[in-house]
Amino acid sequence: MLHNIDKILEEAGRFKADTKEELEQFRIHYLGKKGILSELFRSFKDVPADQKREVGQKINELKQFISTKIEQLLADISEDGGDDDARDLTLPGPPVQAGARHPISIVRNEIISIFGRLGYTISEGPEIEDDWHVFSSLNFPPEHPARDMQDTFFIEKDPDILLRTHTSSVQVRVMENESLPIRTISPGRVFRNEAISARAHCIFHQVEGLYIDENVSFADLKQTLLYFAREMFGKHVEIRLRPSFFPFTEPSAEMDISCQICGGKGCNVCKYTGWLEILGCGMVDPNVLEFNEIDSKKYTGFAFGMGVERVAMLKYQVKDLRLYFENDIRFLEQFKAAY
Ligand code: 2NL
Repeated sequence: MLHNIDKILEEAGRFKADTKEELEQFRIHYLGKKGILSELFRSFKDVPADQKREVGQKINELKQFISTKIEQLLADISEDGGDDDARDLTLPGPPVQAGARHPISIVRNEIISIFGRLGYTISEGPEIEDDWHVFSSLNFPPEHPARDMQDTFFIEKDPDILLRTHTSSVQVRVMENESLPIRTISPGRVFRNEAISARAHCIFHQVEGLYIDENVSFADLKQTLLYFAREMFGKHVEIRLRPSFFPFTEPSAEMDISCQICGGKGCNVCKYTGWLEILGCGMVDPNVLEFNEIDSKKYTGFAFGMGVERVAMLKYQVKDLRLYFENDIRFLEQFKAAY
């Protein structure tokens, strides 16, 4: 209903009249006995009680706007036959509906900006990939479950053409094409063959990071991620790393941030642990370096990957992933102030 009224308001705002007849038609259309306003007042009784106040106010604003507009147009047309001096140029213009950036874009841009300040370049690559760039060069063994039809969307078999399941494939292309040292992040859409639920979607957004140079250490990784967490969530955020496993890093870890809702004391958002998981990371496995023709005796590197939906969930307390894809204006409007 509210959205509908906004639309009517916008439409009426655009109306222009050259003659009194046109203006009369306009008046009847909106304010006449069978006009749009009467129709709105009639359907007002069906508005749920908790919305009556807001909707009622909006309808009255609309009526006021149209009456003023008619008076103004009438003044323009009559008497002095459209003398410019008779127009009140101080009247407010017709309302425009301002859009807002999507929360995924806001958070993606913020991540890019934080790593940009650390000297990371942005790299992009194809969403449709081959087995080498998504799995083999990243040290996935031949029988790894991620290579299964259940987890990956295949487009062709033998040779395998598939939708990338992570943006590491972009970083493999950076290793192929660019010279060392490498310090890059790769934001992009990724695809996994999963049933859609509040916590999983078959399309989501990732930002991965890769840093390869001489003497890159796990301490560098930790400090980089601490900087990221504090820039993203505030300067009091703590991080912790838990041992984990990925085929492409060794050692591997998952990073948690201290829960921003309860300050680490424990609440239902962090399931009373005080911590929230945010990303995966590790030291690039020497096999991955060698597969990509980088001398693993001379060079080391770290890498990390995070889901943008997940970071945005933690930042804005979004409880259901599906909201990001439904384009419901009531959800999207809440991010108007965020950027
Ligand atoms: C996660 C974990 C990760 C990487 C991504 C990476 C890329 C290259 C080499 C080695 Cl080219 N590693 N990426 C490393 C560790 C974790 O992502 O949970 N992502 C949502």
